[in-house]
Amino acid sequence: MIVIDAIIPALDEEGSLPKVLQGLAHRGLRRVIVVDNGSKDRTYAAARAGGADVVFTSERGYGAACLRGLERLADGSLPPPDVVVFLDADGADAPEDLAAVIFPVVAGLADLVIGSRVKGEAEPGALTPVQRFGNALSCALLRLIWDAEFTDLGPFRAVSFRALAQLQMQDRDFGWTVEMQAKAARLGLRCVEVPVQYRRRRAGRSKIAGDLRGSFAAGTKILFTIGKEALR
Ligand SMILES: Nc1nc2c(ncn2[C@@H]2O[C@H](COP(=O)(O)OP(=O)(O)OP(=O)(O)O)[C@@H](O)[C@H]2O)c(=O)[nH]1
Ligand SMILES: [Mg+2]
Repeated sequence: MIVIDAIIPALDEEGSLPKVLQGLAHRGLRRVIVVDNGSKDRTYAAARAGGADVVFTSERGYGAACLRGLERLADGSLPPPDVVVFLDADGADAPEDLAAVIFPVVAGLADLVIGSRVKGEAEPGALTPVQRFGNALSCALLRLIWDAEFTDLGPFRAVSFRALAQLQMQDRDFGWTVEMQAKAARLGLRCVEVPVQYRRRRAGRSKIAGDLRGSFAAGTKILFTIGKEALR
């Protein structure tokens, strides 16, 4: 049996988390870990009510939350999984796409699967023009430097536990997604993309893309992260 755990970073997502967790139920996940990143709302209660395993970190940042989730996988509370899935708590990723995202890793055909919102269907307004441009630019650089064939830096992704150990993830905020892809490409891991749907967040406040300052900070960090990997 292949064991699959999910990690969901969540910051003030009480409004959308119940639906996300409901959507993931009965899809073969052993454990859903919600990482509460210092929420001021009832994210904790929503996560527990949805059957998730909840852990905390007071350090803000998407990457910090994901790293906290990885710590949970390694703390011996359960044996490590074979595959780890990441997705957002805001309802933008579609739980119905889970099977497609994990399939290549489960089948042993890939080490890393990115759910591409560019190849799939993004609801109008779900991806901002700045985000589309940033994704395209980043993917062009990944292609140029490592000949990697990505079209997106989407949050919905699956990676084998073995590959995760090799990746030695470090980024604590916006560089997380691109760090994973750049390192996977640099290490020659088998990477594939599958089309996924992407919706506008269902509730709550945007923390990155919907905010110009957030977008700028994210874009800068993403380019910096690619540069750092390229120099290694
Ligand atoms: N930005 C940010 N997101 C976090 C943090 N901790 C957890 N998250 C979660 O990471 C996911 C992505 O954040 P979003 O605010 O949706 O960012 P985005 O998808 O670029 O932008 P919108 O969907 O337009 O809001 C959500 O599930 C957040 O709740 C954090 O410290 N910062
Ligand atoms: Mg979002």
